[in-house]
Amino acid sequence: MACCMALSGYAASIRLANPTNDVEYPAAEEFAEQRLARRLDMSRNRDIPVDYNFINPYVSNGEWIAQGSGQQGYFYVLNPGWLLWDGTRYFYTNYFHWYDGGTPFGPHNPIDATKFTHLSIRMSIPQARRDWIALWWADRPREWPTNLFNFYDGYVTYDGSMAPMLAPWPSGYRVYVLDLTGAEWYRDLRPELTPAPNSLGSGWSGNKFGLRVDPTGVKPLPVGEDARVSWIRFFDGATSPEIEFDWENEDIPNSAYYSIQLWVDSDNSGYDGELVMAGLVNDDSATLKAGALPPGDYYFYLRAVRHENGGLTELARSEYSARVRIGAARARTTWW
Ligand SMILES: [Ca+2]
Ligand SMILES: [Ca+2]
Ligand SMILES: [Ca+2]
Repeated sequence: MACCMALSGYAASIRLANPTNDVEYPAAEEFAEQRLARRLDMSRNRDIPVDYNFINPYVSNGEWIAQGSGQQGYFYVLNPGWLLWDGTRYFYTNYFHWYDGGTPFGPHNPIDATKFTHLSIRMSIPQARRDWIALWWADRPREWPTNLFNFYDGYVTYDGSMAPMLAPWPSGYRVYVLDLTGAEWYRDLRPELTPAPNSLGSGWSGNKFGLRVDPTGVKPLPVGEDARVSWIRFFDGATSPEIEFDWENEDIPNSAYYSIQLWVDSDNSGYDGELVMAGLVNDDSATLKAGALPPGDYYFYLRAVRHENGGLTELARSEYSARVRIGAARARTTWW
């Protein structure tokens, strides 16, 4: 029997069981709010202090918009400072450099990685360029960042002979929630679909003086295509409140070919939200750390998907959650 909540046309169904009443969570501790008394919300050009191989990046309506150049582009969230001779060559003979009051300038404001364990970033990339995303960090001022954390920008799916293929996320914005310590990478996730990040070097501990983001791996953005960033957060994963999502489903197997996605929206209509958690084990429950999202009001829904041969098929979609409010009323802003 198909459940009464199934959308027409779906044999399978998924029903959100929690949160179905409005809920409220305190905001988590976040690096820029605490250290700089502001957010890295792309309201100023210098919210991205340095970029490389983008054409004329600019900020508009709370978005940092950077056109590709055909070369591998990357940007710094935290500028490590003017880079030193490494024994072979000088780095950065020309680049954009903005900061005001020393921010976000790593030598003045290093990130305490022991406290701010999680990074969340709302970033837009065209689907055809998605392959993997790399983060690099520097352990000293003016150091070329060589410590790597990179991960696939999509699901790993399998073809008929079980050969892995990447199914990249759709074009547009995606909210990435990353445990930079790697310790909780698999919490609620299927390891087959979302392999652990490849990490090299120092690991996320101590003070970090620079942090670089490569939004694409080996497929640079061409001229005419943009990468966009809307906000970046470094939050305290240990003390962040957790939002629990519970669901019930019919005819959706719990196996490596199936998983649940959590989408977040600014209202409860249109099913035009953004992916925030993907590859969830279909065991009827998952949690999202509230610190992953800026203070504000949110609505969530679930999608059940089957993945195979490099593509995804939606099997079922839940109704919207009740309102999830993060942060005190006076601290709320629009989340985008
Ligand atoms: Ca913004
Ligand atoms: Ca909507
Ligand atoms: Ca679970």
